[in-house]
Order: sequence, then C-alpha cells, then structure tokens
Amino acid sequence: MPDIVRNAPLLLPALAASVALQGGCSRYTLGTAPSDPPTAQAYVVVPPATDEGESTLARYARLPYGSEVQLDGSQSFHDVATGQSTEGLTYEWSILLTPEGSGIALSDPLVAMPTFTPDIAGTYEFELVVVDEDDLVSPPSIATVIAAAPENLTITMSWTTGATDVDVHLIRPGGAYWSEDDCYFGNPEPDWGVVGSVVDNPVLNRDDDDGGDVANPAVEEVVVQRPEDGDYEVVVTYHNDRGNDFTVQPSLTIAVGNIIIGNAGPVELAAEGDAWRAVRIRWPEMQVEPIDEMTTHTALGGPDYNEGS
Ligand SMILES: [Ca+2]
Ligand SMILES: [Ca+2]
Ligand SMILES: [Ca+2]
Repeated sequence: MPDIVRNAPLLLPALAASVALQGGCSRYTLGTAPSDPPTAQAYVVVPPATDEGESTLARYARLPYGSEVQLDGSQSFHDVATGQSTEGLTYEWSILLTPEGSGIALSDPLVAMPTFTPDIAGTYEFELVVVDEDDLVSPPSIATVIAAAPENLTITMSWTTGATDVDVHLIRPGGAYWSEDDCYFGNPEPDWGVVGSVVDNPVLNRDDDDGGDVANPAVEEVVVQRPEDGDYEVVVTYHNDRGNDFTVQPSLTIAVGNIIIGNAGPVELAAEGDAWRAVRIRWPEMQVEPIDEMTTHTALGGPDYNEGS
C-alpha cells in the first residue's frame, strides 16, 4: 500500500462530523467515542512503464486516451475497534468533469474499482464517497485522469540499394510537395501547427543520401511529436541514381509511438525523378490509407534539382 494512503487523514471534515454527532445521538454507549465517518481514497491505477514494472496508484495520472483506465477506491477505510477496515463499506463514484464532447460512463459507479475509457483527449475528474454500515458518509476524494493524445507519429522509409539517394517527404495537411509544407531533406525542421511551438513540428530525424544494402538498409525517418489534425501525405522520390542505372525498392512503416499503424511497399522506382505517392495519414484518427500512385518529381511540381549528375 502506498504511504500516501496513510498520510491523508482528512482531519478537519472528520472532526467536524464527530462534533456534530455528539449532540443527540443515542446510538453510542456512554463512554464510547462516536464513530468517525469513513475515509474515501480515490486513485487512478497507473500501468507499469515496462513489462517487469508494477502498477502504481496516483491521484493524477496522464494516460493515453482510447484505452481502458482503472479507478481504485479499494484503499478507502473506516476505523473499527481492531484498526482500519473496508468491511461494510459501500462505494459511490460520480463523474465531476469530462472534456466537452466526451460520452464516457463508468463501468459501475457502485463498486470499489470501476473502469472507463477516455474517448477524447482532456481532463476527467471522478469523485468517490464511501458509506459505512452506520450510514456515515465520508468526505469526497477526487481522482483525475489527464487523457493525452497519442504522440510521436513516425514515418520510416528504407531501401537496400547502394550508391543511390531516395527521399521521404511528409506533406502537411493541405500542403504542396517541395514547399514549406513538405518535410524532407531540404526542409528538415519546418514550423507547422502553432507557430513558435515545436511539439507540433515534424523533424527529419534520419537522412540518407548514399543508399545501403540488405544487411544495413538506408533509412530516412520523420517524427512529429503531436501532429496537428488533418490528412498528411507521404511521398517517396528517387532523388539521385549517382550515375548508376539502379532500380530502387523503397518501403514505408508508419508508427505511433511503438505501435505500427501501417506499412506500404516495397515498390519499384526505376529512374531518378520517379516518385511514389504512397499513403495518406489521417490524424487524429491514426488511419493510414493507401494512395499508391506512381508519378514523378516533375509532375508533382518539383524543380530540376540534379540535372547533369
Ligand atoms: Ca535521401
Ligand atoms: Ca509549430
Ligand atoms: Ca547510407
């Protein structure tokens, strides 16, 4: 049991209730102190960060939305002759606050450990009171869940041909290829979303201009920590064949955090300037839709960038 449980005696409400009871209450035998009301303890169960870790209890917890959250009132107690006990307690949870537009419900508001699933990002507040067998009601205890939007949209493009340069492009919702709205080697850290805020900017995290092989594929990677809403497009361009006539076979993996939400390819790009409009990424739905259209750098509006190479 966490130490915080025993360090939260809620003295003032308990004293006030004791004083109020001493007047005309004849339930208690002379010489016996009247019962204090029980103590409610509302917590959020925070899952372990790793498989080996253990869950912890918190008053406030920041958790991703979309997965089930366990509330825990089982540390609530009342004082009995032998110490603290949960026996005879009943639990009453209520929802104090949800983000606008949320439609959540508790699995059962009258059990010690109900669950709910945050359906949109924002703050959820729950109040717990417990009632003992003498119908004494505890002061309320509040648990808060900050449901966080998923983070770290990661687009990874790889290919295995040496002495070639292939590029990944992540194009902002509504944006154009090879512009400020395209994150690629020529624009690796643009300011998208809220101007001045970096958390919604894409970053070209890995770049490669000389290819690789099967054992060590060439990899390019774009990461956006908290993407702005909208439909992103991923384009892959065969930028430079370094004077060789090699065909390249790029493929894509789209992930959110550690969870892969989509794959595409490999496809064949035969000549430099060939481009693959690969996928559309819908955010915040986290849906990857294939476009799979073969085109060219020039047809997409790109400039003549490597003539004569
Ligand atoms: Ca490249
Ligand atoms: Ca920004
Ligand atoms: Ca390389």
